[in-house]
Amino acid sequence: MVSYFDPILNHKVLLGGKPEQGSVVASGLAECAGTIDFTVTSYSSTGDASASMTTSAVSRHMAMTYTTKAWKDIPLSADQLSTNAQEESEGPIENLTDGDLGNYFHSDWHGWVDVNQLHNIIIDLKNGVTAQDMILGYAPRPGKEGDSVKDARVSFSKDGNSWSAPISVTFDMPKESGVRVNCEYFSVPAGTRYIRLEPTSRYDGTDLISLLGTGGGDRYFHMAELWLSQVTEYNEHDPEIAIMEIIENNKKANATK
Ligand SMILES: [Ca+2]
Repeated sequence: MVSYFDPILNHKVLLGGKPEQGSVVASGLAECAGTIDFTVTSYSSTGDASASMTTSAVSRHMAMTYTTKAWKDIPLSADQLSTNAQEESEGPIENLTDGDLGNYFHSDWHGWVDVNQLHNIIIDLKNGVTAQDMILGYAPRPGKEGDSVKDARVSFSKDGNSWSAPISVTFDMPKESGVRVNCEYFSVPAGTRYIRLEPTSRYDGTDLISLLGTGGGDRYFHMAELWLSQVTEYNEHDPEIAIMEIIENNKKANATK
């Protein structure tokens, strides 16, 4: 058994553990909490406690988080976009960059595309770019916000043939037509010319990866406009600062008891 006083929770914590695990983890601590004293007591199989010993440690600093503050759109034209899954009856890909929020791109819903491929959009930047952070954004198809794209894979290529391992992004939830929603920013490797976007889920709960191997066009997605932007400013957030406030408030509250 390991026990310690958690200055963030402001109470004593007991950590049990199964003998076969050999270790226990004290989680949810922060570097700003300072040195934490841990009391360790071992028990026999009949429940008899040993004499306790103490040890101390300081938590690692909680990782800094960043949110984007500003971005600059990279001009896109229709000849820079391609897809492996154009729906033949509606929604041509040119609609993604025409500035009209009332029309849209629609990927194949007839089920004519290779059943083992996610539907995609590939952006050709025409030249290799320097390493930088970018975000993708889209406007939902009018009246169809509910089955708009939620999660996607993004991968990078210098030649359009060999692709990086994909990263996963999640787009903000569309609330109304015509309003841009973004994913998190991502790092684009130096030399990238092609960026491939592959939606993997929709806000109606459809997991598009689970539909691979099936036909019928259920793996479709749609968007009214698509934007690619370069991230220019960031907001840093240090979670330790918020934790420090909690600890100070706990100390004040304890002093008045
Ligand atoms: Ca459009």
